[in-house]
Amino acid sequence: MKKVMKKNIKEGKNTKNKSEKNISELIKPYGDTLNDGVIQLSFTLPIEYSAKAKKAAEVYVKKLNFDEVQVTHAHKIAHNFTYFVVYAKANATLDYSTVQASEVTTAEMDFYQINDLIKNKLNRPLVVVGATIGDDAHTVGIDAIMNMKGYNQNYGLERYPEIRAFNMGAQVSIEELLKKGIEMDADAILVSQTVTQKDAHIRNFTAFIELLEAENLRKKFLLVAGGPRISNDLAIELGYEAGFGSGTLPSQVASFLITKILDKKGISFEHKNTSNTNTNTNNTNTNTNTYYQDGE
Ligand code: B12
Repeated sequence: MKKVMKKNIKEGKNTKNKSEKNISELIKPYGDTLNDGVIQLSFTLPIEYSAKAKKAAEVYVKKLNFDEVQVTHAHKIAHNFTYFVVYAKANATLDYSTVQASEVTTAEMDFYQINDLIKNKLNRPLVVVGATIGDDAHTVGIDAIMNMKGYNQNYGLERYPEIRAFNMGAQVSIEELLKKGIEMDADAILVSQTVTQKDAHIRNFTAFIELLEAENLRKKFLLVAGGPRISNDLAIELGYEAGFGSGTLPSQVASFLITKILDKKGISFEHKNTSNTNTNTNNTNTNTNTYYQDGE
């Protein structure tokens, strides 16, 4: 069978066959035709823009074992620095069936369902504190999740009447964050990291876990990590309960928080899963309860 699949890949045929799923699923990048292996690369070389610089970019990509290299864009970005966009063909194939990754699996609810669940099952506001820790100055990610206006037409946690959300902003020390979490008797602490240079995010995330452990408070809070290069796997490995990456919507985070908190308290509940997609559910009140419509 593998031989046939390899042949199909060579010929550019789609090897995906439902009956063969989970056996072996060989994939290659798609550019113009299926399985052609075409990849777009972008990078900067520390050389002045010139014909020689473009050639250097081509030679370099060939050295990376790509074929049919085309430098499609070259642009001077500073004295002695040139930025390139290159198309090239990759030869490697990947058996997709061997790839493993975890993601947050709690069912996604909309704004109304989440508020109703907190109100009717938790019977008190859900308290959330969040910050970008360490030297990291990037606030946009944590703001997208916590601030009133939210992200991608999806309200932020501050907008939820049943959530008490406190966003501390960026460059917050782990000591300050913990202090605030204790002061507010938070159910959950949200930690954001954008800068990953020299693994700064790993060090900062880990330092917070170590602080909580030293204070014997590791189990007190539901800990959630997030940022553009954060995966659920990485967050769990570092001691957080979940990790959210690029494109996360506040309602996905709020769904996770209330589901986990009710689970931990042993409170059972049922809800209709309205959406697992990134569509805006905020303005679609499928709920007959008009309680939250005021001020929208
Ligand atoms: C805007 C920006 C800045 C602004 C930040 C302004 C601000 N108030 O935040 C300024 C100009 C200050 C800045 C500074 C720097 N930046 Co900057 N910046 C960016 C930029 C262009 C956009 C980031 C952004 O706002 N994204 C939009 C938000 C909505 O997306 P997001 O962060 O991914 O957030 C989403 C998810 O990740 C998730 N999420 C995020 N956090 C959390 C937390 C939780 C709990 C949850 C659940 C979810 C979650 O939800 C969000 C919504 O979906 C990126 C490049 C890029 N295009 O991404 C570079 C970038 C992040 N910056 C970069 C760098 C290097 C820097 C500097 C170090 C540059 C320098 N040498 O000075 C400094 C950092 C200084 C410091 N001390 O931190 C690099 C990071 C590289 C790396 N791997 O570390 C990037 C990738 C640029 C690059 N290509 O080099 N930057």
